[in-house]
Amino acid sequence: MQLFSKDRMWRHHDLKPSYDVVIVGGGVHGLATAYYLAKQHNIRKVAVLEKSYLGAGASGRNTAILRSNYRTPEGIPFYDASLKLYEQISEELGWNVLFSQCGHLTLGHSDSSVAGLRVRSENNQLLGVNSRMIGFEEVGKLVPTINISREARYPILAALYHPPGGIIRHDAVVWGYARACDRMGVEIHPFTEVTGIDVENSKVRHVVTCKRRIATGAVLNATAGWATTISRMAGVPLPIVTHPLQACVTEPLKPFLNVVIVSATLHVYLSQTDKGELVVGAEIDPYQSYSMRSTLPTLEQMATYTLELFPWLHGVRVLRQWAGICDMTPDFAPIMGAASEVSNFYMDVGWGTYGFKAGPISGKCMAELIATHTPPSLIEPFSATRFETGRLIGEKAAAAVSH
Ligand code: PYC
Repeated sequence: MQLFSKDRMWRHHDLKPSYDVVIVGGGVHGLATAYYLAKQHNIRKVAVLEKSYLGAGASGRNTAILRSNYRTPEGIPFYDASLKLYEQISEELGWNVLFSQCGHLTLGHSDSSVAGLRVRSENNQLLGVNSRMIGFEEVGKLVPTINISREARYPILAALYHPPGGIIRHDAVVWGYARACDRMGVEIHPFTEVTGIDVENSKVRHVVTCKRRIATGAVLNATAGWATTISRMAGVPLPIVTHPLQACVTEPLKPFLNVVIVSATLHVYLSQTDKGELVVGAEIDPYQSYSMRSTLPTLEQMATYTLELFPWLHGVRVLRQWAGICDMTPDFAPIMGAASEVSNFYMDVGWGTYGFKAGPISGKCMAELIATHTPPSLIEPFSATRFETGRLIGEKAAAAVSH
């Protein structure tokens, strides 16, 4: 496996006047789609456009948690397929993405949250996903430094244990896909902002960028945070609202946490990186915004709840805090499919806080859809038409944190 290379990560190209497929968004979703278009469908005249550096959006701003213990019969097999691709991705891309399958624990601190976790556990097991309920004593064995006292303000009652979950190096996934795309002739265009989309007779004809206008046979909106902005350019309305989500990272500590911890009651989730830093995430900010500034109240909230679980961490220094932006749909499940209004405009959007986990499988499925014009069965239920038919996919209670 090639771990280090003196070669360029990917080549620079001038934008050409036309491409078979233009992908808007240079994060894991856009790059994975380009990868599978080239690899599985031999469609290589593809440009991936990113308005900033690759992975500058949600792909580089998430807390790098992978898991497949979702709630619905649509979501569970989909995320499970993604996790299975992640298990092989280092080998597939020839690039070490440092996937640590250290396990994932969702804590229940109330009877109602335990009941919700139990439903997930049953649904997961029925669909072949390794996920089971454990008592607080077993939580204490898995994480000897966690506070399992019965006197705690929010005592841990039980947890959903999902051994295949874990953490990954998110930038490495982006870089791995970009390098693999580049090797197959896909063009990667960072710092290339899309400013317009020309539609004629219900088809996209051109994508307008800050550099030039490009003719194209198909466009994929694979953006997070700007999904509505890009879709609006093509005249496609989306039922999405956008909220920031903040996270922080502490100074490196000796290894003490070898499992991802999530508490929806405390609105916090944490993991320890290979370097020893504690990565802590919050719930989404309660107001809609495109701001990526972090705030003191959220830092206080993350610190307060982390200390409920690990009181001995008091005094640990926070090195960095940041925000990403999340596109939330009404049922907290993504939108994948072709737009009904514009036949060659495809969408892979509305991921809320789940997007990074889904990158490989949504790339694979979106590439198949674009190449064959037929949605693979795994993504069929996620089409935007569900908001007209009412066949919603209630994935809200599968979140690491409340929304
Ligand atoms: O759903 O696992 C999750 C998650 C982690 C951070 C935000 N959402």
